[in-house]
Amino acid sequence: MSNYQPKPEHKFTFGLWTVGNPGGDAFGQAVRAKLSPVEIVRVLAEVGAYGVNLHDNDLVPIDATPGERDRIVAEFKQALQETGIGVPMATTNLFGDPVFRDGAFTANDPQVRAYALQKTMRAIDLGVELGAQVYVFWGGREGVESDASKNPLDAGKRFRDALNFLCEYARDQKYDLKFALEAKPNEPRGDIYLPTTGAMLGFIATLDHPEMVGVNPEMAHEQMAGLNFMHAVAQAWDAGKLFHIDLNDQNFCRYDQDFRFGSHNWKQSFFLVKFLEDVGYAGSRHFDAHAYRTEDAEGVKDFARGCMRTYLILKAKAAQFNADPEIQALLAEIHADDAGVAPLLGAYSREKAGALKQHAFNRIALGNRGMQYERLDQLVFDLLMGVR
Ligand code: GCO
Ligand code: MN
Ligand code: MN
Repeated sequence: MSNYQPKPEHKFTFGLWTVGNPGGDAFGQAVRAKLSPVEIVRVLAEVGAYGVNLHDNDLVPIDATPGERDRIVAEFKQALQETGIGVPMATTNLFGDPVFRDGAFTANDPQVRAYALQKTMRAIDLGVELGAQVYVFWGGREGVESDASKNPLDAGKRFRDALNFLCEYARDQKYDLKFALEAKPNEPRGDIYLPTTGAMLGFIATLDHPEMVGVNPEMAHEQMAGLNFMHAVAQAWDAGKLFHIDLNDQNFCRYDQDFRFGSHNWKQSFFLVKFLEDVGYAGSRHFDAHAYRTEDAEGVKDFARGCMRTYLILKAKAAQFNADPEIQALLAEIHADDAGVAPLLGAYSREKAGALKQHAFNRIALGNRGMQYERLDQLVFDLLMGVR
């Protein structure tokens, strides 16, 4: 098979904040030197990535003067040009600065909400200038610790108003840009509004321009909520809303660990990659993760290479699954329509309803049928372990 080398057509991307993460956490300081955005672009080029994504302030400090901004952006563009790395996605940091301690679009203080709109419009301009076609909204501070502080109906209305405003802004500027909403159940807020991808999908339908807005599901975020990530991705895909994806991994129901893709839940990662490849998802495969705190600069490259290598190995395993005669024969048997009832299913017709009501089903025999999923699942395990 292949040697699992990343190529541009795989659309592997990393955020400036991921490979650039210096390893600080809530209990300890940074363990790695901070890399400049230009240095990060060079690391990404070295490991074979396709693109780099960024928050406005990953590149331009929040208090930069217009002159400083222009110089930083020019240097960054130069590095992009030299390396061939693109910027497919951009986003706003609406969580780091103390001004956002009570949220951004949902903050109780209208001045903060207005500032969040200003900051996002400027960040959208920057993203578009760098070539981004997807703009992500992750509302890390859009939540509460105490429900005494905020009414969720007010918060939902404010969030909707902000997104409607920003959709109109992008349209007014004639930007070729889609928005992707990223859900997370908690962290840094005690509870974050719209905590799952499913909740985001419901919310999008209430916007003025739902066609412009989709989702950016993140593996670790659904796992924090104890959910099956691939199912969330499938629902988004079915709704035509899978505009972007954040790949990583973690232990279930823990804090946001942001481990290397495939480092923990191999089987879930396999079925996710199989899903994306089977349906032909054509967007970025963005690794929103960072290296273990134990790693030095070389370890960060091992981390980045590992994310992409694991994806490609799982992609090859998915092809093997689809071509495996024993697995496919078993699946065909499982799905067989021995009694020929398929024509009774699907869209309603009065004739069908009449025929269905008359049909004699052998309920006892159907209930006695073993499904052979134990055998099927063991075949998957054998395949993943390389003994098939
Ligand atoms: C997190 C989030 C972020 C976002 C990023 C882009 O849990 O910290 O996943 O990494 O993806 O802010 O919106
Ligand atoms: Mn995350
Ligand atoms: Mn993310």
